[in-house]
Amino acid sequence: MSSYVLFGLENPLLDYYVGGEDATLQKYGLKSNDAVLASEKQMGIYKEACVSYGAGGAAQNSCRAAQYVLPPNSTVFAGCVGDDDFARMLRESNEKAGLRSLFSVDPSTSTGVCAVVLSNNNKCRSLCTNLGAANNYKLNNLKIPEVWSLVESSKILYVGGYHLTVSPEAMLELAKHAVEKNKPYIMNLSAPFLSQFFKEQMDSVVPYCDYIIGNESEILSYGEHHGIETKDVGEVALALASVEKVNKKRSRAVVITQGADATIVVQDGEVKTYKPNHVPAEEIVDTNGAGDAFAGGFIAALAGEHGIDYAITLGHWLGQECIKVSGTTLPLPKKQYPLP
Ligand code: 26A
Repeated sequence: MSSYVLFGLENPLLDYYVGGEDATLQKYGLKSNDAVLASEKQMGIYKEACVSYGAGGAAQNSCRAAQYVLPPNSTVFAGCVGDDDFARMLRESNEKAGLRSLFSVDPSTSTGVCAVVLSNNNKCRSLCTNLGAANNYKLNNLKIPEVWSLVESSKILYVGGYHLTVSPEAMLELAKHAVEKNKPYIMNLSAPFLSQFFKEQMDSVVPYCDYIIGNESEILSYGEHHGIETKDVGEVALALASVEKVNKKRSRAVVITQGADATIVVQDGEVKTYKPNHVPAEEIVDTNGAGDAFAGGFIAALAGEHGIDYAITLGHWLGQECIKVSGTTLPLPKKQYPLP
């Protein structure tokens, strides 16, 4: 039976880049740096001319990034797609990256799409998602023997917070397995709207998390919607890290990236900062997926049983490689990455 290092779960999406920068943001009422579920009024964005497209889906991006630095056949990713060309493209790009796609197929719905609008010299990215088939992932899809056996044989479980809008039940089932087998369970905060509109679902999963990864706006949204009266990223991260844990055998780390500014890590009541290397503005092509690539590198390092310091180094490196190219997929042939 195959066994994997990393099992990821979330929404397999195709990223659909739309031009027009500020004019497009204004037309669809989007903020320059945000991630939202498309409202009825925003559906027109998928009919705008496409500048380019490629594989997306936050946790799927992270799994491809983790595979970039892990031995062959280390990663597998589950989610729901339609029976269409977009799904075929996602399968193909995962295959090229060495990530196994474990897709449930809902032939009655199209594969999910995320409209991406870049602005501010590519430093900002606005994401507007129509989940499509990804929204139809159910606990049953996770529990079928072909899928669950891979959960059981994987070392690390990674869930995108975005899945809180789809199947918190599936996230909790994975979480309970992680506790039972004392495997690391990692969640990404994914987007500010989740702590606001999916607070109850978020609060049901957090107690199971050994690692929580996010960015500054996501952790501040968590604080704002949990009555934490401070705008200090480290303080909110400390509060999140101290939420009671189900698995008492592991302490919780909260890892917060801040773009070009220092990444903050909170563990065992301690706050540490890690400054990423400087990337010159002219080398930044597309910041979409940078946080996902960071998460992929961070998780891959944990899989190698390296400490947090190296996990951050590898995460920063992959995040930086990601912003130097268009799209969220790291180009081949692989570059030499920092070694421990
Ligand atoms: C539920 N939502 C809104 C989403 C997403 C998402 N992935 C899963 N669920 N909205 C945007 N993304 C993905 O985030 C990546 C950048 O971090 C985009 O597809 C993009 O590749």
